[in-house]
Amino acid sequence: MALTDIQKENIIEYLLYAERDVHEVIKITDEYPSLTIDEAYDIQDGLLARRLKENNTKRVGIKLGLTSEAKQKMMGVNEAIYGYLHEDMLETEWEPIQHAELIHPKAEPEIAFFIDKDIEGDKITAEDILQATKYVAPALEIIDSRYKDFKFTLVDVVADNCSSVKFVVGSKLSLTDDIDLGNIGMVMSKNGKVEQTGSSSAVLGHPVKAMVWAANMLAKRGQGFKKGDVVLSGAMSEAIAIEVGDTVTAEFEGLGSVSLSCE
Ligand code: OOG
Ligand code: MG
Repeated sequence: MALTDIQKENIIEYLLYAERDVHEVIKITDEYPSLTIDEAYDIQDGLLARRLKENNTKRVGIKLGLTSEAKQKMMGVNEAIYGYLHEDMLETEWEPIQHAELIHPKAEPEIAFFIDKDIEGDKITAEDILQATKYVAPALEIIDSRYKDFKFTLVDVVADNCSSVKFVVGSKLSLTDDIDLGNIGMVMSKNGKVEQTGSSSAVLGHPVKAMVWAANMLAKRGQGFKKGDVVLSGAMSEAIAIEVGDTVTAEFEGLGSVSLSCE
């Protein structure tokens, strides 16, 4: 049965306060098992509109999620998803992330695309994405599902803005012409010990392919990449849990590296 507007509003409040009050909540499909993917994106839209206002922040980009087989397997789903990045999610390499502000954060390695041209419409090609990309850069996303034990279904995670909470972009910017984007090796370490290795080919076969997928998905809801957006193209490996005192570094062949620490 379709959700009423009041039910959607209740879910929005529920997820908004889970983030604000830093506490995990029972996934929403336990109460609304027939929630559809469209309704989940409606909730995401409503949640983000509220979040922008309450945190007095602004949209700075988009994140793709579950673009790799490793992540789909880890989460037990078989579809990619997208969510939005806000300015107050942007962290720097030199300021530690505050663990107390997060529920159960995990870090994952991604390639960031800097978009300098609006991309809209449902016939977007790899060529369009490459032409609109000013630079690519190494990035770490911190995800922090609001759901208990980081467990959810596809529609739960979409409603929760795809677990978005923080992200850090490394300082080395590269032109796409200079890089074989489909074949970048990656090593992610925690406190000097290798935790994950991967390749950009894990991201739907090629991160640009993931970007094309997302642009066409966004178009279905009348949205798209905008000039000035930073887009996280999806994790290249499984995410790793971060605790107080940890330093995580991801090194990408040819792209440089990016680190974050947590206190
Ligand atoms: C959902 C977000 C996934 C990615 O890069 O695959 C994601 C989650 O795993 O909690 O950001
Ligand atoms: Mg991610």
